[in-house]
This record gives sequence, C-alpha cells and structure tokens, in this order.
Amino acid sequence: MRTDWTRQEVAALYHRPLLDLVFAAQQVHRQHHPANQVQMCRLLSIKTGGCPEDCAYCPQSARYQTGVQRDHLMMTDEILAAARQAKSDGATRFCMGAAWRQAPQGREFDSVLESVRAVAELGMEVCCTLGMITPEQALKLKQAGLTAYNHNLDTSPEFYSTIISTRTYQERLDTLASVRQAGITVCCGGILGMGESDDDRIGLLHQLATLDPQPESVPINMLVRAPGTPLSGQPDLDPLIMVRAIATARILMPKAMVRLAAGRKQMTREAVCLCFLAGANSIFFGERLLTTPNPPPDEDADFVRELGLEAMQPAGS
Ligand code: SAM
Ligand code: DTB
Ligand code: SF4
Repeated sequence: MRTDWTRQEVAALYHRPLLDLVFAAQQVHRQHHPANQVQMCRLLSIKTGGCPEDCAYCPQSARYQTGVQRDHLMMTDEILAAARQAKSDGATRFCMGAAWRQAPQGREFDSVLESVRAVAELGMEVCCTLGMITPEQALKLKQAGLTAYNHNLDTSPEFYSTIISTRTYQERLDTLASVRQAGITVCCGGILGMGESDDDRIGLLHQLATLDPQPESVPINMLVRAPGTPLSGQPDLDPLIMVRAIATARILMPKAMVRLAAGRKQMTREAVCLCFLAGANSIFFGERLLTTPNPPPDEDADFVRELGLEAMQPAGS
C-alpha cells in the first residue's frame, strides 16, 4: 500500500473527470473486495449529550441548544441487548459512541471494557468511539477484545480550527497513534458539507492516505445539519462531491472499508448507488445513527436487495 501520496497527486485524482474517477475506483475496488458486498454496521450512543467540546457540527456538544437529552453511560446488559438485536438484523460490526472529550478513568471505563467484552463474545466486530484515549486505555480496550477504534480527523488541517477549537489536530493524531500502538485497527474519516473547499477535502484525504499504516476503516460522513449547531444553516452538499471523495478514498486506500456513514437519509437512492459504485462498501443500518435519524431498516433492506447487494457475513461463517 502506498502511504507516500503527495497532496498534488491526491488533488489530481480528485479532479479527474467524474466518470474516469469512478471507473478507476470501481476497478481498484474489484481487485481488493467482493464486487457486490456491503458490510452492515450498527451504531449505539452509549453516553449521550453534554459534551464539553465545541465541534461545530455536533448535536451532542453542551455548548449548543440542540434538544438532545443528556443521558448517563448505558449499562452493559442494555448495550448487549442492542448488540444482539443488531446481530439478528444482519449487522456484523457494532460501534459504541460516547459524547466524551476523552475516555474517563475508573468505574465508567471499566464498565465500557465489560461492554466491549460482552459484545465481542457475540462474534461481532466491536468498535468504540470515546474521544481521546491514552496508550494505557488503548491496551485495556485491546485486551477486552476491541476490534477497532473510531476517531475522525474530520477535515483538512487548515479548515479544522474553524470547526473545533477545544482539541487540536495533533491531539487527534496522537490518539490514533495510541490506538495503532495497541494493535487495535483504526477507523478514521471525516465529514463533508461543513463549508470546506475541494482543497480541504483533498487535504483530509491526503492526511488519511498518508497515515502509515493506513486506516482499515474510513467513514465518510455527509454533515447532518442539526438544529442549534453553528453549522445548522449550511447549504446542501452536492451528493456528487460525496461520490468524488469516496472514489478518491477508494483509489488511495484500496484495502480499507470505506463507509458511507452519516447523511444517507438526505441522499437519494441514486446518489447512494453512485457512492457504492465509487467504492463505498459499508453502511450504518438502523433507525438512528447516534442521535439523528437514519433511513428505516426495512427500506434499507429493500434497497440493498434491489441493487443485488449482499450483506457481509460474520467472519468464520
Ligand atoms: N466524542 C467522540 C469524538 O468526537 O471523538 C466520539 C463521538 S463523535 C459523535 C464521532 C464522530 O461523529 C465525529 O468525529 C464526527 O465525525 C461524527 N459526527 C458528529 N456529528 C455529526 C453530524 N452532525 N454529521 C455528520 N457527522 C457527525
Ligand atoms: C462516524 O464517522 N460517523 C458515525 C460514527 N463515526 C460514530 C457517527 C455519525 C453521527 C451523526 C450524528 C448523530 O447521529 O449524532
Ligand atoms: Fe463531543 Fe464528539 Fe460531539 Fe465533538 S463530536 S462535541 S467530541 S461528542
């Protein structure tokens, strides 16, 4: 895998004629992944709202009046029930999200470890996104059976400070390094539609593709405009920009699972289909993402069937 892409090379790919770009991405996709398979993931917000960070897109920041109800950390048995349901709905990856600046130490962290162990025993891939973590916490999560840790770079280094002021890009890179060091796979991506330029999207993709090793999982989110957040009034993002970014990600990171994450509810079936053609091979399936709505599961199931896609089976089956 090349990890020495220059920003100019990334820009040249991103700006290729769209049909050339999508065709090239689909070719790369077929060399590295089954052509018609998508992985279904399920998200669960295990600790909701009241977050001290100021991420301008986020309905869970305590700084904005978004109507999101604050909730304490969920107990392992409730989480396990949701994971069992996800598994029976066909999900093979279960991702637990917490609205923390950083994972806490002590009783709450121990409870998260217990939940990780319980979900891992179901034979699902287990992912957590808990904010910043230390190298020691990463090791404990690994020992509990965590498959992946999600921590997004969100956007380019240049645009980042217009979106978040309470945590630096470098701190994000440090958390990613702790995750990698502990032997946990890295899930790292970003958000499009926050008012960034093509050059910022290129900057994000360049950062992701030059992580060494590259992330195993790259979620590409379309901004969900949550009322009350500073980004609630952003104009619609052209879905073809999602297609372009996904195709570029696929070419740059051939082996990664590229996940069409938040924002699918705002997209047409045709746009989602183009994202698959561009190399996305995973979606979040379930009526809610963390705090915002996602397409109804029965509609998604019909859609996947109509496209002739098959849901990825659990490893070892
Ligand atoms: N608090 C932890 C953190 O920020 O690392 C974990 C949870 S946080 C909600 C996980 C990711 O969700 C963020 O990094 C961001 O990329 C994504 N996200 C949050 N709000 C979003 C929105 N309104 N639209 C799209 N993606 C969003
Ligand atoms: C990611 O990149 N997208 C997911 C997951 N990682 C944790 C989260 C999307 C959250 C969308 C806003 C919400 O539902 O609160
Ligand atoms: Fe907090 Fe994460 Fe939301 Fe930022 S994205 S406000 S860190 S929950």
